[in-house]
Amino acid sequence: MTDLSAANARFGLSGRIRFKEIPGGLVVMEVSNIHGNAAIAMQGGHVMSWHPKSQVEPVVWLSRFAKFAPGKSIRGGVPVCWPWFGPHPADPALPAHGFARTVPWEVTATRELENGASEIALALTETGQARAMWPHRVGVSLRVTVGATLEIALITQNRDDHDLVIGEALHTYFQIGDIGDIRIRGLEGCEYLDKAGGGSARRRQDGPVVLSAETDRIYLNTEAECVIEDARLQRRIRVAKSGSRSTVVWNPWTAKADKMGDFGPDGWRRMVCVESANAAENLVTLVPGAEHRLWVRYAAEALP
Ligand code: TA6
Repeated sequence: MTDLSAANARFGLSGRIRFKEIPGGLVVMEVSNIHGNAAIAMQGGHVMSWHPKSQVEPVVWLSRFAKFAPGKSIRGGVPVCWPWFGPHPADPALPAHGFARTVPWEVTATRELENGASEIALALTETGQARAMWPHRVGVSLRVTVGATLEIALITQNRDDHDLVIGEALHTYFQIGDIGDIRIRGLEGCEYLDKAGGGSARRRQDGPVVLSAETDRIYLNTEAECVIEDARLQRRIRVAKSGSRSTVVWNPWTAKADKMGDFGPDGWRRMVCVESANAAENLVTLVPGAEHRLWVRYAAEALP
C-alpha cells in the first residue's frame, strides 16, 4: 500500500499532483493543472476521471455508485484490462479482463511538461497474487499525460524466455449527454463480434454506430480513430489510438446495468465505452525481449 507522505514527498508536484486516501482505503493521485483535472487510483493504475477545463462536463465517466475497495474493479474511468480481455480463455475462475486493474501499481515518475501538462509513469508491482494467475516474467507500465488531451500508453515488455500472448484494453468509459443521442463514427464497414446477450455472431458495421439496446461489440482489425458525436452535449470526443487492432463498443443498457449494481438508476444512459484493445483474433504475441505499446489520445471539442 502506498505510504502517502513518502509518495507526496517523492512524486508530489506542489499544487498540481498530490496523493490522498479515499473512503474504502484506496490511494488516489489528484492531478490539477492549467489544462484541467484528473484522478488516478494506485490500484490498477486506474485513471478514474478526466475533466479538461475546455469542457462543462467531464470527458471520462465515473459512476456515482462506483465501489472503491481493495481488489474490486472501479465502475468507470479507464480500467486496464490485461493480460487477457473478457473471460479467461481457459479458467472461468480467474477474473474477467485479467488482474491488472485490481492489483497495486506504483508511481515511478512524475513531471510537468513545458506546455503545463502533467506526465505520470506507473508500473504494475510484482505480487504473488499476480504471478499465481500468470506465471511469466514481464514488465507492465503506464504513461499518462494529463493536458488539453488525455494520453495513455500501456506498455508490456516480455522479460521471459518464451513467447507471451497478450489480450488487453484501455476500457474507457466516456461521459455523454444521453445514450440515445450519440453516434460513433470510424467503424463503418468493420467486421465485429456481436457479444450482446452472450452471443458471438460475426457481423459488419453499416454506417455510424447508433445504440438502442444492450451493445457489446468487438470490432476487429481496425486501427481507425473513432469519434463520439454527442448531440445533447454539443461536443465530439476523438478516440485516437495506435498499437491496437480491436475497438470495443459497450453499453449494458438497463437490465444488465441493474444487475451489475454499480451504475445507479440511470447511469448507463450517461456513458458509452469505446475501448482500444487487442482482443479475440487480434491478440498480441511478444517474443522474448520484445515490447508492445498500446497508446490512446482522447480529445473533446465543440460540435461545429
Ligand atoms: O468491454 C465490454 C465488456 O467485456 C462487457 O462484456 C462487460 O462485461 C464489460 O466489459 C464490463 O465488464 P466488468 O468486468 O468491468 O463489469
